[in-house]
This record gives sequence, structure tokens and C-alpha cells, in this order.
Amino acid sequence: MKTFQYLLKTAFVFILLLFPLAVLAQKSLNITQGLMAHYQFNGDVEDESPNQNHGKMMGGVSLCDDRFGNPCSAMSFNGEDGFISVKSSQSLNSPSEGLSISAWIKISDNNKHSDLQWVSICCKSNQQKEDDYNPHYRFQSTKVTMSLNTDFTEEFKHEIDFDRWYFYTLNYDGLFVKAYLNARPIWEFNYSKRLYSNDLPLEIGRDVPGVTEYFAGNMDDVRIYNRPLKASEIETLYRDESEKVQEVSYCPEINLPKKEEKTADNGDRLDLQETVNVRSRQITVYLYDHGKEDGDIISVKFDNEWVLEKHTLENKKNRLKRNKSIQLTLKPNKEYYLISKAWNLGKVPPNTLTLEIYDGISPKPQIATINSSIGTNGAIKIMYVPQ
Ligand SMILES: [Ca+2]
Ligand SMILES: [Ca+2]
Repeated sequence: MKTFQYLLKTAFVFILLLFPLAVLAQKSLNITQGLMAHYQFNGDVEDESPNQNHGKMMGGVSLCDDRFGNPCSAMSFNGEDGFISVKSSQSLNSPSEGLSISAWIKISDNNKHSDLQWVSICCKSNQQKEDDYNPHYRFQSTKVTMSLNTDFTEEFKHEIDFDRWYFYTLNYDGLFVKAYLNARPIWEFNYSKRLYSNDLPLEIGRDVPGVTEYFAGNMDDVRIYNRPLKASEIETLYRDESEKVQEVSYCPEINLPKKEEKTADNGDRLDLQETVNVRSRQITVYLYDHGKEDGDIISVKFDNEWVLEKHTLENKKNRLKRNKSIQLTLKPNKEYYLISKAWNLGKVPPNTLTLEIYDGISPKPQIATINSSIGTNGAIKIMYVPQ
């Protein structure tokens, strides 16, 4: 009897010890080994892996509802000119003998690429001419083909429904290329060549090599691994519901260039630095150089329009009215972005713009400063909040 009690006690202690481990195991659903990049699209295009392969939104892409209905937690691609561009990096160049790419996708039947169900998830290239190095890898399928690189485009037969979320995975283990839909294996093909890296960007939602195709529909949770995933790991990712909890409480209205055009700001990073709430719909903004006048040249964009082009900043004058000013009109409770593009760094970097903002109601102006450098546009958010 004593032995039995002892056993029971030991078992109890053992269970108690194991319990936190089990909880931990459940929490660490995110499979991180070999993860080169992970895009959750929760309000942004940042890489959630430690590799900092952050993306840039290009052309017709915007945040949309995810598969749980959370706003601004997935990415919508217009199928015409929208994609995400990610600079080449050591981590993105690392796959050679194995690879896995997975994404939640919901394709739409609204463009010229939908007849064959083109699903262009990502492609490590932005060049047309195809060879061993171009693309390094891709995940692209139609209802009759599956592509991993240029060499590997094979016959594939699989139709999916439009306007429905699927978890789609491409896996290459050095022996087979396999496709999984909702974690179920649907196809495999023998292949055993290595993948050759290049220094071209990774593009999500666009496949330039050969003919350019764009993804039409919504995408979420794009994960790229430099190793094949096990079937059990694909299942784990598919079952993961950690995104059910809403992370983005509002939709940031980022007025990035809508078209992929060679405008001055195309390709620049946006650095949001401050939020200013004003009390009337008409505001006057005076602009001057912060500190020493050193020849800073800027352009200013407001609500996606250039309102000032290549203006040389001057010091604050004794009478402010002699400084450059702009008049802006705001709708209530809408988020506006005022973006400063630096054309130089002046003699004393960075390029610093001071804004003195008058709303005609507040007794004092609000002062904001925006730091910009070449390639990184500083921005502030302005909102008219009626009292
Ligand atoms: Ca998401
Ligand atoms: Ca192509």
C-alpha cells in the first residue's frame, strides 16, 4: 500500500513538473528553426523573424481582413501592379538543398491571371531573363503547373475555390518537391538539384521571370524556411490559431504611392515619428529648418499629394509669416500623413524639418520635427479630432 502511495505521489509530482513544459510546447507553435522570413501583415510588412527582411509595399497592395475577420491583418493584392519587395540578404540567399514556403491565400477571380488560377506567392528575383540563378526559388502554381525555380516547372493538377482561405505549402527536401493544401499532401515530384542564390530582391505577390504575373487576392502569414518542413510541422502551422486574437486595433492609413511609378518617393522607407491632433479642420503649417540653417532641401507630401516640391528650408524668421507655410484641410477623425522627403542632408545631418502647426483654436501652436535622410522619409500623423 505504501509503495502504491509512493508511486501515486511520484506520478503526481512528475505530472506537475511536466505540466509547464506541455504549456510551453503548446505556446511555441511558431516553428523557428531555419525560418528566413515571416510576414504576418498585422498592420505592416515587417519580417517577424529575427532576420529583419522587412518588406516594402509597392503599387496596388493594401491591408485587409485576415481569415479570422481581424481588420488590417492580411495583405490584399490587386493583381495588376501590387507586390511586396524585400531586399536581398544573406538569410534570404541561404537555401541550397532544401526549402519550404507556406502562406494563407484567398485568390480572387478578377484579373487576367485568374483563368489558369495563377498563384504567385513569392519569387527571389525581379529580372525577366530566366536561368539557373534567376529565380533562386519561387512558389508559383497554376491549376496545371507547379514551379520551384526555372528548371523545375512541372505538371500539376489542382483546382481550388476562389474567395476561400487555404493554407498552401511548397516543400523541397532535395529529393522531392511536394505541395500541401491545408496541410494535406496533394502532389509530389522527384527533383534533386541544388538552388543557386542571386542578389535580387524577394518579391511577394509578383513573379517577373519569363512573363510577369501578379497575385490577385489576399495573403497572410507568409513563412520562408531554408529547410524542408516535416509534415507534422506543416500541420502545426496550419492548426495555429494564435492570430485569432486581434493585434491591430485600427487600420493605419498609409498613403504610399499607389502605382509603381518612378516618382521621387518610390522605394523610400517611411518612418512615422509623431502624432499631432488638431482642433479644427483648417490648419496652417509653417516650415523651417531645425537649428542651424544648412541648406536642407525637402519635398512635402500630404494625403498622398505633393504640396511642396524641392523647397530649401530657412531658419525660423523673427516674424514667422516670412517663413514658408502651407494650408491643409482635414476631415474629422481621419488619419493623415505628412511626409518629408530629403533631397540632401545639408551640412549638418540629418535633414530636419520643424513644423509649427496652427489650428486657430488652440492658444499655442503645436511644434513637430521630422528627421529625414536619403531613402528614408520622415512622417508625422495628423488628425482633426473635433472637441
Ligand atoms: Ca496576419
Ligand atoms: Ca513569371
